[in-house]
Amino acid sequence: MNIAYLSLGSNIGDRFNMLQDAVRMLRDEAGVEVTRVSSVYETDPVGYTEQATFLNVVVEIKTVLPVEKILSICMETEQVLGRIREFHWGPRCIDLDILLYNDENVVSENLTVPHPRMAERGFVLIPLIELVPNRVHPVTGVPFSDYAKERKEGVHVWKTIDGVEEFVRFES
Ligand code: GSY
Repeated sequence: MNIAYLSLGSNIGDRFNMLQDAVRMLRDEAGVEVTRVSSVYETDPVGYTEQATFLNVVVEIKTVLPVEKILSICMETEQVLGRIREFHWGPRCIDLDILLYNDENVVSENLTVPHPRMAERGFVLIPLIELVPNRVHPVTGVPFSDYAKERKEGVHVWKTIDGVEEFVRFES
């Protein structure tokens, strides 16, 4: 069994609903078990800053599937949920990124894991260390909590969530 961490973000439309739909779609995938979801964080945009704030979560999954298949599930989820992305760093309905897949270092034409920019992004680090406070970056050996110390600005809890069931329950 493999354990992976995914980052989900949305800054267009009903952002919370988008995150819920994405988690639901992941749960419905054969071979994927969503085991934990972080709190929902409202986060200032990183990269192109002239856009709306995001809602971000990190999701822990257990899976028998290879990382390439997880990538295609993420891309399909984005497509089904109608991702509108006018330009590379611009606003999006929903974005799913693979952060970690076990402690593997994957470098291929269309995928790099650990995610190459995760150590710089508070919107990834803060929800990740909520789930795995002692986890170390598999390539650099630096604890994610150390990276997170410098990246707390612009990242605020929007809704506290203690588990998947509760997350889905918020839909009603
Ligand atoms: O890479 C994910 C999309 N994205 C985000 C995001 O999810 N949250 C924040 N706060 N800024 C972002 N910039 C990009 S691009």
